Amino acid sequence: MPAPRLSQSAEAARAAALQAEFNEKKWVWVPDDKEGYLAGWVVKEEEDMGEVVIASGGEIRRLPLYALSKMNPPKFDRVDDIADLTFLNEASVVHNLRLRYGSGAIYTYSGLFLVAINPYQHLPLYSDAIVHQYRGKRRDENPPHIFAIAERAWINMGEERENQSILITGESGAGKTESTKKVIQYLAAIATDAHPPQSHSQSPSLTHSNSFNSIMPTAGLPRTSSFKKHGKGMSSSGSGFTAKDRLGLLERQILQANPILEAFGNAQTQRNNNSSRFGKFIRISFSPDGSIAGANIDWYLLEKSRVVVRSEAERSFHVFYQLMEGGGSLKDTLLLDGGVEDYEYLNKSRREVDGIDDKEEWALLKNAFETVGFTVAEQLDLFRIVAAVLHIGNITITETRSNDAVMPDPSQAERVCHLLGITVAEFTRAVLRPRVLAGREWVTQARTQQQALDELSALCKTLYEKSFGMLVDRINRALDRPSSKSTFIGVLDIAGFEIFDVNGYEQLLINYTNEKLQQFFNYHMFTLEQEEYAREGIEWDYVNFGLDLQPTIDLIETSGNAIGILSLLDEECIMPKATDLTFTNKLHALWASEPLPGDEPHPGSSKYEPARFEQGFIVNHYAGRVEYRTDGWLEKNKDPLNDNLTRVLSASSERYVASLFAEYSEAPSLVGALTMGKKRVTKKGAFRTVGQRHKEQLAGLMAQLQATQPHFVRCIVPNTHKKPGRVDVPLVLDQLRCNGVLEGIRIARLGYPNRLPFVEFRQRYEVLTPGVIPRGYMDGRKACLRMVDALELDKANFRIGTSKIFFKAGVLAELEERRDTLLFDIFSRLQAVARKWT
Ligand code: AD9
Ligand code: MG
Repeated sequence: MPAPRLSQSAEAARAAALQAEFNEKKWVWVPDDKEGYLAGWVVKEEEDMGEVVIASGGEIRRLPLYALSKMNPPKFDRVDDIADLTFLNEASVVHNLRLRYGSGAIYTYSGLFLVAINPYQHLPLYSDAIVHQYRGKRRDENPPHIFAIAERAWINMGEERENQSILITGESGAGKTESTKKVIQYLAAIATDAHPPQSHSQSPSLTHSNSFNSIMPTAGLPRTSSFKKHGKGMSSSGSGFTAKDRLGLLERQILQANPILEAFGNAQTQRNNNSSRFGKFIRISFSPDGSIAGANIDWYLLEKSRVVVRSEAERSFHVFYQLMEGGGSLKDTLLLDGGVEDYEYLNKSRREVDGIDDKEEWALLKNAFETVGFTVAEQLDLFRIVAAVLHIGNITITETRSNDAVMPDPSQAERVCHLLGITVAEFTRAVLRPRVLAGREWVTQARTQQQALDELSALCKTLYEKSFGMLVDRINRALDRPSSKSTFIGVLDIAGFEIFDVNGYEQLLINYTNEKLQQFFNYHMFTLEQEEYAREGIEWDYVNFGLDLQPTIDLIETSGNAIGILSLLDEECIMPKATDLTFTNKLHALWASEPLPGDEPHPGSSKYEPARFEQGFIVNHYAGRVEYRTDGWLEKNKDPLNDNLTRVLSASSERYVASLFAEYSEAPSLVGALTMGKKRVTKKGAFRTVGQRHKEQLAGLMAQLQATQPHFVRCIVPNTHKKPGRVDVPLVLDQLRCNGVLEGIRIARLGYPNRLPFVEFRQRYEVLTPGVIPRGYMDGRKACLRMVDALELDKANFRIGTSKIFFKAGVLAELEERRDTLLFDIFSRLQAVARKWT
């Protein structure tokens, strides 16, 4: 729909006047380094150049015409859906977002996306009353909202019995995790309303009478009515209870899993005081009766190095500070007799964060553990690892004159070994003098100070990551009640595209993930458009943009005979004498060299360039060119621990510790894992490289997503000051480019992005074609055909389907302009007549 309906004639006149004023000039958006875009109007056009007056200040600028973007007529201001704009250019997109954000509308649709701009303030948008407002409503019945997305997913799941997914991405601090929480809040609330907790826990047999389908609105019926019936007596208004009070145990457990995950997986960073340092996919399953049946969490890419190092302005994971501040007597058990300042892994960087009370958070964490059902012993195991990491960080290692590492004071190692249930002798030997295979013989190899220190920090990272994995498994055991009859809504909260000044292996993995997710989006959008065009029977020469990103993905993964970046890295990890440099050079040789005569170059080659000045390479991602530096990649990709240490740990007398390393008790070494037999074997339990593991996890995620109906949310950071009210336009534009919103618009423009049902088209534009349609009934399609004929529209700019007329971007603006000029004309004449009479 092109614009809000103009109901009152006065309103119509006002809008027409605005429009007429707008029509007097040739308005455009002028690119500006600082502001992003400035409004202006063209006063002169010569060949390819234009002269523009900048609206604010009157400055005149000369620019090439292609740099100018057409401005949408004023009635398009603040449209709920960017896709309804008739000029779909970047400037108009940000202009609309900025206008809306300024008036507190942080949510805007952009076709299939919901765009959410972080408000950085508490907005009254998430109360029970608002939950109620979105219950059972279609997207266009309410302002854009994250609840509307959750509602849509819920409705689709009920009506079509199909799993749903909500994909939330954005850069750090954009609001992904907050959005995820809002989705879960909404789902927990409506599932509870659909199915009050008492029958949930006490008499499950009662639930049979209340089948899912009976509570879900039937297609075609007004949705509100059926929800009202079931919401009766339970709506927040007047009941005095909040939604939280009414939730059943399982719902509360699902909500309480989050503070636990955040304590262990989130940290204060420069961009976000509560930054998630891992990605997650949470599935909430629903029984056929509409109640929540369980939940399950998958996690991706925990930034484990944070336990050892981080920038000075940042902290380690929250749990370290919470334990230190709130641990009380538990600290004695864990032999932690100091404060944050006494531990090397904590005292080198920031210790406190404004607005975070670690002691209070500790109480919340303990409470959450209790709700989810962790026993005291289970909690102790988790904190045991946290404490062990701190103790390991305090181990001193020095060197003899012959450069052999030594541990001068064993007391610190004793604490570590006490907590980890291993002997000091075995531990120190594994760190200082491990036995390694030299040719066919096992020999003892003395380590240097640096090597031993590296081993210790690798140990901390591994311990922490493995314990995090166990923690999630344990939460899943509490929440997961697999049932063949249930369907799920999955919420993906994962870091968006990253382009930093220096990009490493972590960025490649994240960007590769986003490349896949964007391809998934493109494919989905393509399929939907395709279906709509087919339904409407319109001809369309389509390009399959669902495959646009494949060359980049091949370049990173691998495809057929081509060796991708990740697979080459795996190979180099087992090559003797391979280094980051040999890896980089091989990559160049594979992807940047001229193909042999007669050979077709792989399409991925066009996405690859060697880096100009650094050791590294450039990938042309859909979101932009990213230069990756390859220092340390081989190490980062390998298992960092030597197998002496892992074997000692796998034999720990502490069952929890032993279980963390169970896969190593008999595991082949890395070389073995990669080269066993002819094909590379990645036996379950056997070691895999970081890249392999991520590729597998991602493939698993994609397979799940492909079996769902997806919904897309894109979160945006408005400014770098974490402050409300300010929109830094270039920053927002960068994100729109990276998060696929602009890519989505580009694709929309290949087709016919604006569409109107015949009736609406006729109602709105018949004024422009007086006398063309005879009075009385006329078939909508025929009427449309006559009208476009009379309007002399170019056939390339529209298509007529069976119930709708489709337009290329920009056509509706022109029609609007013609209509408004006409209306304004009529209005002025009427006014003149009226004046004469008074
Ligand atoms: V990161 O990749 O995990 O570093 P996220 O998850 O995208 O990042 P997060 O959801 O943690 O960002 O939001 C950052 C902060 O912005 C929150 O701690 C809130 O203070 C603030 N925020 C985000 N969304 C909202 C909101 N809808 N209402 C109010 C919000 N504040
Ligand atoms: Mg987050």
